[in-house]
Amino acid sequence: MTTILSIQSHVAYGHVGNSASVFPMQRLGVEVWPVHTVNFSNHTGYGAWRGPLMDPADVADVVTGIGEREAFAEIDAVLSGYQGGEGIGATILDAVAAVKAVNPAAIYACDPVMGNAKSGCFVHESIPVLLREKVVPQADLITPNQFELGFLTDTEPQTLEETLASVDAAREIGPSTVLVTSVLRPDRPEGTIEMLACHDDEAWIVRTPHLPLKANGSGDVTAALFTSHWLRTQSLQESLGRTVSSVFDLLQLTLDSGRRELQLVQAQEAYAHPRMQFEVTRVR
Ligand code: PXL
Repeated sequence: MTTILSIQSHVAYGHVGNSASVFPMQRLGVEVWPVHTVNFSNHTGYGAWRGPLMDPADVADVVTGIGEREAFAEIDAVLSGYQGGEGIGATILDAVAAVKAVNPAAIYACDPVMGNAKSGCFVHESIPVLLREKVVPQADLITPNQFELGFLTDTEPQTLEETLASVDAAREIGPSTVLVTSVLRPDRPEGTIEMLACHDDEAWIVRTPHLPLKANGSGDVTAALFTSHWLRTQSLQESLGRTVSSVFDLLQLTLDSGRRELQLVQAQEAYAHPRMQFEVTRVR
């Protein structure tokens, strides 16, 4: 059974972090062990929220307890997302090291959440540097958007060639697998957006309509689905096609609902049986 230790935010209302990624992974049949880094009422996009940030020592304690069940050997991947502070970053790296010490085949899948091209950087200013210097070097798989890929590699990728070159620069830092989301190259057909998946020297791209929607948590779902499919198939083409199909249908359903939060449960068929409506093309 594919098993993922997912160290992310929990929100009671709505869907970001673990509250966005756990259910889609479970719906695929993945065994998920969620460890929560915050316990908030709702995501921070509302500008107001309640509930605590977890103390990094408490997060570490929960991970230690899982180790005491002698369960690290079962973990195929540690998955992390938004990192609220430097303490949580160090705790996540400690968890990765502890799991890999028991199971060297386990991978660390890191979504280096910093911001996006439209909003700029929306995490604390210490986080991008921490991610670039300390976290990403330990990662096997990263899922930056095109903007985050630029920061990680000190580049400003625009074209496909530039984006592939930035992926190569990212791979030199550590991770062998890179999923680039929200690729907005200047020569794209109007109203489209792309996703690019790379492993070693292989790369695949897929294009979808760009829906007029900014849904918090969609990146978290994307990282979770891609990591799950990649662990199971080791096929970039299949992992990318399945992920994009599911996320597009989730966003379309959310848009059609007129609601602000991802329609995460309503879209469950899209995870279990993706329509594979988009063509995935090899670019390298
Ligand atoms: O989607 C990333 C995320 C994670 N955790 C919290 C958030 C968000 C995005 O809004 O608010 C608490």
